[in-house]
Amino acid sequence: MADGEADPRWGFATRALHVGQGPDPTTGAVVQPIHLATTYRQSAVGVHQGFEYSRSGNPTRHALEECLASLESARHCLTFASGLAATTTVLLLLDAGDHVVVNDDVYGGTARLFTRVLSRYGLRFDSADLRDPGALREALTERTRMVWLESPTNPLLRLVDIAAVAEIARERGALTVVDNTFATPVLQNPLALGADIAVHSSTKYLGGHSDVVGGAVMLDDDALAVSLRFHQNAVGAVPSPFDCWLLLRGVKTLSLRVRQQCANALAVARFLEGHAAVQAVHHPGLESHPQHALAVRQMSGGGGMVSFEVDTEERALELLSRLRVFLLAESLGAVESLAEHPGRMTHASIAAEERRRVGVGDGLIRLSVGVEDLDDLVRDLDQALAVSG
Ligand code: P1T
Repeated sequence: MADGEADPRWGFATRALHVGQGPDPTTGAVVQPIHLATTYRQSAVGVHQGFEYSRSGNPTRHALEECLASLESARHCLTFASGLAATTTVLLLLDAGDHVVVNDDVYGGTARLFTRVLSRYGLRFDSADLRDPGALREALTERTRMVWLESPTNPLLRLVDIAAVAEIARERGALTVVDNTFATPVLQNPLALGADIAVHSSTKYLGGHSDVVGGAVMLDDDALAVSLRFHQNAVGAVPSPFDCWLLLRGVKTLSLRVRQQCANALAVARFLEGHAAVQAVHHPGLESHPQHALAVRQMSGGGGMVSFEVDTEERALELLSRLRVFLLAESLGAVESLAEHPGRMTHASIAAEERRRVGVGDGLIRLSVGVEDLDDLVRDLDQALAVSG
């Protein structure tokens, strides 16, 4: 077995450290080099050592793609300059006139991309509440080619039974795509549950340190991978070698970080559940979550995200401004805890009426729980809630 090649017996944490990243054959360096060269010498036309031009292929990116494929137990991985670049490129598998069913609770930027950009190029989108897999049957049309979902969803932490949805989609010849950003491959592998494609905003847990924007797509199907590889190169929304290196560095500690974030998030959610000023708490690890049984079946932990509701927008904004350890900022999944107001921030691009209909109310606050000491996180929320309550 060559250095950097996966041993089939390796567990997740070992794969995160070693797949795609054997010691550099020219120097023995144990860390993957950042290959900045934009082009590669050919000894005769078309004869080269695997790389031609850095948009179509780059050794640092290749190492990252090998490693991430292995983390989702997928045959293929392609990486992109952002999560939305990954999403866009997946949608380019479709043709004008094709129809996509989208779960009704998704990241606001994904909803904006679908309804305000890609719909102008002839793709048609309908949303459905896929907490009930049967709702998919109602939404399917003759032209449905793809079902797009997040589980857990952003920001309401609702779940979709991925196996049930993928089965219905497959019967109708549609692809199931799961944005696995919130769960991470540590907690959930959509492909093993029957999905065709997993998508990540690697800006979040995969990077894990709030210092790199990126996206990734993992899949098993060889023909779809060839088509995605064509579009990755033809469109060109590729990550830089330095971004790839930051991600390789980030994923080394992915399982450690996510386990700690799960433990902190569950404890934070339990604290919020017992607070008089909090009206509702959403976290898949809570026994009170309406889909807790599905969470136990489909995920190996509740994840690091928590959202909760206070009675008014005014109170939510006041509370956010008083937090000190939780930083008021968009994004999620990194080591430091963040808090935000979906209605005004991450989901502001969705029409207020539609947002409220789905359940993203004005008093909703979303927390990305990091790896700080739990006592400091709870004390921070407690003091902010005391003032606003
Ligand atoms: O920001 P970018 O790397 O382009 O990823 C977009 C994206 C895709 N999918 C999910 C589930 C996401 O949460 C995001 C980005 N989300 C935020 C920035 C946020 O704060 O929710």
